[in-house]
Formats: sequence, C-alpha cells, structure tokens
Amino acid sequence: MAQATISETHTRDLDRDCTTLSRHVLEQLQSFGPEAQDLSALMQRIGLAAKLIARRLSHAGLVDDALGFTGEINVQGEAVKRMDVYANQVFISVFRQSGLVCRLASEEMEKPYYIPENCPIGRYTLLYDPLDGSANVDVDLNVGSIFAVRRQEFYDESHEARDLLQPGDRQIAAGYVLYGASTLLVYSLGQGVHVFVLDPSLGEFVLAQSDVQIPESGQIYSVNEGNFWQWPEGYRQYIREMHRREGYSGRYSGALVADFHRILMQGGVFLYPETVKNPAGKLRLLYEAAPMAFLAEQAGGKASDGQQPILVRQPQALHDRCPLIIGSAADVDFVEACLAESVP
Ligand code: P6P
Repeated sequence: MAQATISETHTRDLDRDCTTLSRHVLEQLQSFGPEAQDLSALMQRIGLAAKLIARRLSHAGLVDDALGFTGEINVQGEAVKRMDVYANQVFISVFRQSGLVCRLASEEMEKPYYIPENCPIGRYTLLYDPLDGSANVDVDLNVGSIFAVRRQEFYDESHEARDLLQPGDRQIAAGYVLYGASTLLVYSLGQGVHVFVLDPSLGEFVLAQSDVQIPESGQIYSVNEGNFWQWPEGYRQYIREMHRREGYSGRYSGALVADFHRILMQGGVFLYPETVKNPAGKLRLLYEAAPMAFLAEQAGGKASDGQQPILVRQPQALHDRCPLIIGSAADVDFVEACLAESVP
C-alpha cells in the first residue's frame, strides 16, 4: 500500500516548526558529540529563560511586584528595577542542575555567581545582561536580554574569574532576546546569525531567518542626542553630517537590543560614545558590547570602540565599560573617519 503523504507545504511548515533551538545547534555544529549536545542543551535553557521572562513581562502590569524599583542600587550605580532582579534570577534558576554552566556573570551581580553542583564538570560560563533597557518596562516598550557563552578555561577555585578578562573574540556563542510584539531569540555560534520566533501555541522558539546579513550601509543612526555636547567633537561632526543628508533618520528606543535589532535588519549604525558623565562609555564590554559585536561581525557588519574592533578590546575588569559604534560596515567606517578627522 502506498504511504499516504502530506502536501509539500505542510511538510515544509512541519519541518520549520521542528527546527527548534536545540536541533539548530546540532545542525550548525554538524555533530552529535558531547560538546555539541552540551551547547544544544545550553541554548535550549536560554530559550527557557527567555520564555519565563517574556511570560512575566506579558502581565507585568497586572501583578503587584513586577513594575517599579526595588529601592536598591546595583554595581553599575543604577537604580534596580524589580524585573531586573527577577530576570537575573531566572538565568540562575534555569542553569541549576544542568551540569553545563559553572559561573554566571551578570550586570546585576558584582561578582560571578557559582553553581557548585555544576562546577567540577561545567564547561561554560554565561555572561549576561538579564534585562537590557529595563527603564522601558514600566512604559511597555521593548526590552531585551543579552548573553555570551565562554569556555571555562580552568576550575576557578579562587572565584576571581580572571579568565573572563579576555577579548570578545574568545566568545563561543552570543545572542539576545528581544521582548517585543513577538519574542525573538537571535544567536550565533560563529557560523552566521539566526533568528528564532517564539511560537506561543507551541511554546517553542522556531527558526524564522537563517544567516542574516546586515546591509552594507543604511539610513538610520541610533544615538541619544541628549548627550550631544558631552561627546568628543568627531561624533558631533558625524551627527551634523547626518542632519545635512537627505533621507537619514534618527531612531532611538533606550534599549540596545531593540535599537541593534533594527540596525541588523535594516542597516545603519548605533552609537553610544564616551561622554563627560561616562568618560569610558556607558555600555558594558563583556556582556553588552562584546556579544553584540560578535553578532554584528557574524552578520557582515562591524563594531568598534572608535579606535579598535570591540572584539579585540582587552577588558581590565568584569564590569568594564566602553564606547560602542556598531552596525553596517560602511557606516561604522564613516563614524571612525569623522573621529579621525577631528583629532587635533
Ligand atoms: P541612555 C539601557 O540602560 C542601556 O544599557 C542600553 O540598553 C541603552 O542603549 C542605553 O543604556 C541607554 O542609555 O543614557 O540613552 O538612557
């Protein structure tokens, strides 16, 4: 008896729905070996963290302890929002009893958090900003989570985590979650950038776009112009040129993940220069700029601190900050040219 088959369209849709994060990692690595399985399980758990955070954000306005501030100040000197604390704990909780991640280094914690049961065998360290742009939570605007995965180079008995103070080109995976109209998970293992969309009816992240490429140039510049007079002159020259050009638009949401995602899809450049208030820059190198730079370069774009590629910048401390210029290669080059031109 001939085997009954479903239509080509249904087969394609079924295959897409089955291309979950865990399967995609194995396809990317072309391996079913232990390391591939570990990375596959790790990405699946990041997906679980994203679903837990997305769920709480979706009814933040309806539950008592989701919006607003805790009253504490974090290691960054910033007021801590209740959702920051929740999101930070979610990542810790999903990696307990995983045997995967020994250490978690977060914007919200002065020192890395060690998961003792994982540490003798845990191959990886997760660096993350659990809720990027959290000031947007109370006004229901986009926020995100940013993550980077590094290999645990040795068993860090002194808990000093010196091995984390290495340039971003040591990352083995990086990505972000964008909590927006839909919940997206964008990641790379160093073999291109891939976009997953959370299908609420399945409760799974499903592959939506493979090998995303940032356009060579774009007509969007994303920067907080409120800092205009605090910048080095070269940035002001660049913005004046953008104001002069026809067809260029400023777009800025206050959340790096949302602003970068727009650049990834449509081209252009995001910049957070050093300012008088933040002379080293505001964004954090190890768990904001470096993961985003990894993605930008994987998508054919660039990421610079104004002097050098972000991925070669040497961190001096876990919570180091840096200037960030990231996006289409031609646009990053143009910003750097404006900076070079203005050097006295
Ligand atoms: P400003 C959010 O606090 C963040 O770390 C990034 O997500 C965002 O791009 C930037 O800071 C916004 O900073 O000074 O423009 O509010």
